[in-house]
Amino acid sequence: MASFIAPTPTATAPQFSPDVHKQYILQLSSKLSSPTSYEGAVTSHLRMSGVYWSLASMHLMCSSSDANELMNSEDILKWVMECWDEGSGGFGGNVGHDPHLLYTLSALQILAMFGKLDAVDTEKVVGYVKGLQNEDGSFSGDEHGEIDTRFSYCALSSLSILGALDSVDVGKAAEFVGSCQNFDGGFGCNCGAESHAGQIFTCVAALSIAKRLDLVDVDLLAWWLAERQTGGGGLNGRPEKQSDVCYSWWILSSLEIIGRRSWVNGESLATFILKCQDTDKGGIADRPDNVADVFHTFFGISGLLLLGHLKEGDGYRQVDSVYALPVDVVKKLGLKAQVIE
Ligand code: GRG
Ligand code: ZN
Repeated sequence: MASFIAPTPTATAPQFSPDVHKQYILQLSSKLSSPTSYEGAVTSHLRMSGVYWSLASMHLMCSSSDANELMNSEDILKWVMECWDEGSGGFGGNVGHDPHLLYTLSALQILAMFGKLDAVDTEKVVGYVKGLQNEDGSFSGDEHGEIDTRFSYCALSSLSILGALDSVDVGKAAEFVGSCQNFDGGFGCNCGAESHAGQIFTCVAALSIAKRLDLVDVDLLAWWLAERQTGGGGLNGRPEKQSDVCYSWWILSSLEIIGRRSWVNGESLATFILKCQDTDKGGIADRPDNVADVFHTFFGISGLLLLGHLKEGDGYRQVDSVYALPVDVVKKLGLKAQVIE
């Protein structure tokens, strides 16, 4: 009797295509700098983060010098500094835009990849971040006061990149984040808010920078994260939702930090990510057959690196699960976040 062997997902997944993804990033960067492009218009408010996702994607697929040359680092550096608001000390998402912690972190990550952190007035940027800490240890995103656990991460990551973590009350910052762990093990955008994988990354990584992972119920959290894997191998961000490539990052990096990366099936996740590539035009989408974008391109590449599917010996650079930067950049800055082995 003939035996039936179910096809493994790996059999139908395309190979990773670095060259076409590099072309995609370069073409996108030139479209974004055109004043009349559709892509430029709809993303102008978050351009700083877009530049970070593009540059980081290129860095992870190249040597640092090749990436900086391909991406016109001098032009980008000049533009980043034009987005700095001297009055407040923070960076905006684009030239003339109001400063925000989200874009301040993206700007510092870009400068870190260029090895140009000395271009900033450290005291002023630190003063901006420090001024956003609230009495209970939480952080507002900007002067308008919205509080979110994302901003705790942005603040602690920014300060540690600048070597100035002790300029805020790190103990209180960590206590605040730690107190946001929910009964199901996850974290939300504020204390008591619904658990969401994106927010979990920000909380776990913030506690890792603060070296307070002892505040996390690790096994409860790892169960919640592991349960995000769906039948197709991808991960979703909350129960009952569809898989999406970006959760490969938000979830895998969180699991990596708490020493539970093996709690998801790496092979089927890698297959899902590979299927989300646009092998003709380049880039990675949120799910198979959708349109690629640079956000999911960065998180897809990072996911494949965390899974060990893309390897250092093959010309790729490792990604740091806390700082979302190439590991060598993090090492050069002397940053040592806490991880559970
Ligand atoms: C340096 C990596 C890095 C991050 C900076 C901005 C930030 C800090 C973190 C964002 C964390 C976050 C909340 C990510 C989630 C993004 C996302 C996919 C939101 C969509 O949420 P839903 O609920 O989508 O609309 P679902 O997938 O549930 O349908
Ligand atoms: Zn997504």
